[in-house]
Amino acid sequence: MPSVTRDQVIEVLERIALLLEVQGENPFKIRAYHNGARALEMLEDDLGTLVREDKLKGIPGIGEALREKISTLVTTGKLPYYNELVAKFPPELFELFDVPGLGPKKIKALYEKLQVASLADLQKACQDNKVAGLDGFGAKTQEKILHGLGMLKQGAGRHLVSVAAHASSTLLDDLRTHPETIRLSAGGSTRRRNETVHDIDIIVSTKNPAAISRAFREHPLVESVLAAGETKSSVMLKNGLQADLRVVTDEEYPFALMYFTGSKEHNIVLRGLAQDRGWTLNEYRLAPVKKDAPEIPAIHEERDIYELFGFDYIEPELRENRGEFEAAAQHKLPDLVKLEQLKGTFHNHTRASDGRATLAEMAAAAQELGLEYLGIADHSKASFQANGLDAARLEKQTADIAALNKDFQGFRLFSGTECDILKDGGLDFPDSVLSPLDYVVASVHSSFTLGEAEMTKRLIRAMENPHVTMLGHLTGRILLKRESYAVNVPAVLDAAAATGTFLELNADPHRLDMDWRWWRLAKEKGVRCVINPDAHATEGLQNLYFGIGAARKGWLTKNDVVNCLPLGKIIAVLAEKKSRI
Ligand code: DGT
Ligand code: CA
Ligand code: ZN
Repeated sequence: MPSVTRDQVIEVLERIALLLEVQGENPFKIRAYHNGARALEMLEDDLGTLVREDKLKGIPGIGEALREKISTLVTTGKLPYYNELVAKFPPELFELFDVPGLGPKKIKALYEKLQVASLADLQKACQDNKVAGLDGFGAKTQEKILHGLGMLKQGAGRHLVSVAAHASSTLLDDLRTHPETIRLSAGGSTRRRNETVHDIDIIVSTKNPAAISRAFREHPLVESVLAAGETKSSVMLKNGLQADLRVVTDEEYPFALMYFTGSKEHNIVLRGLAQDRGWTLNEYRLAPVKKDAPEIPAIHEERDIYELFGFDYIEPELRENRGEFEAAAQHKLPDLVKLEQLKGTFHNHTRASDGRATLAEMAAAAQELGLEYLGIADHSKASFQANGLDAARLEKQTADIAALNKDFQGFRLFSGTECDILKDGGLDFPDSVLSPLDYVVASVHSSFTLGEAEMTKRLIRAMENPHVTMLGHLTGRILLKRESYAVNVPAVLDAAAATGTFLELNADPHRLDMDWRWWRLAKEKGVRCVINPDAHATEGLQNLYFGIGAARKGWLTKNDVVNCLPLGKIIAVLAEKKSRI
């Protein structure tokens, strides 16, 4: 049987729905494909097996016509219906779906009325001011589309850190076991734990560069070799990412590691300091250039280089030239939070809303990770597209959680909600529904286009509710896809501090929201952070790793992150804000 994955089938169904919409088909037919895709997302069993055993029947959301198409696709690897549909449109049309803020309805209008069928067409139509004149568009929409196009270009060639992290760690693990490897590490933006990366950088020290380079270029993850030099190889990986390998001697290693870790801005400062002393610092060595330059002691590790300049060791995450040198000189660098220090986490979904696992499965996965508590925060009713819970279903879930808790030892499920913040800053549930819960995450999932002042007021009003324990994904951004909505972050931070509301660091690698660049300010203002995976399945709990990366980039320590508190202390802290009433 051809290996068509569930995700690929979902992608085809979604694409069919989009094209049908562009074609102006009837909404029921379109919805059938969306629903089918959603039903497959929720599926627990292996899709190939279900098809082989003819067990797709009876799955809600998948009617007979769709069942046939899924079977054809899974068994033959092809779907003629899809191919015929795709052939009706120019191939570049799909690019338009990647433009932030552009949906199928708008694409249909642009395609039919202005013959816009590619990104280039769209750019031109906007610049010629034609888009503004279309029914239902206007100057504001045209500007937004241009902005979206700019964002798309900026993000071109960049990937989520999650994509890079997996490939990078596999490459590192395999090269580590090579007998000719002496030392190795990731470098670049992956090592600095940035939220998006352009390419993967790997540095290896060895006495046998040819052997290491060959092993790298012949790695199973490699799709094609872009360059094969003596000390540098570049490859394109099967996941679409480029990876660069630098091979150096072990004497050169600390210099190469530091140089290729960057950031460029960080390197420039160090190089300047070396120059001031009459030395030159590059990717291979530190050497005197002036006759009377001070002598250079032996350097074995990166740490020795920092020490030589009077600095404490600067963790890679902090190397962005955002104050790390001043702090390192004054021995004031923070002791950055570590993954093992997290004791629990709060923002997680189950099958009750748009998650895929049950309460018991989520609890088991959390315990396996060594967590002492797990908060369940399914969507509230206003998020109907995510099957949000109403008060009755939430009450039933709270009872189910209480029942499960009777059997746990040294572990506890907390009962919460991810309650929608309505347009005016009110909450989707009245206080009487929120009050019995262990905690409340309040998030915006609608009306993204409010102006900055109104959006800020909306968020602050929500935080003023004593039942709101924490604010979810502050800016709503989806990395490389959807920009943050307009919000005055410092004003929100002030309100969070004043009301005692925690601020979420949403650890989903698509979000990483609030952005790491704001956390130092948040900490100065006394805002407490909570790192949440926003898990929609048991694997989603792994997102905590990415959240920790962002928290470290934000200079946070274990004392700044509420969910580093053990079970014995967290309960009182969750109740603090409410107890002020
Ligand atoms: P990326 O790949 O765009 O996500 O970000 P990086 O930081 O990984 O950048 P990359 O891969 O171009 O280069 C890796 C490191 O090499 C970079 O962080 C610093 C260093 N580097 C590269 N080019 C220069 C340069 O022109 N000057 C200096 N000082 N350092 C450089
Ligand atoms: Ca890089
Ligand atoms: Zn949410």
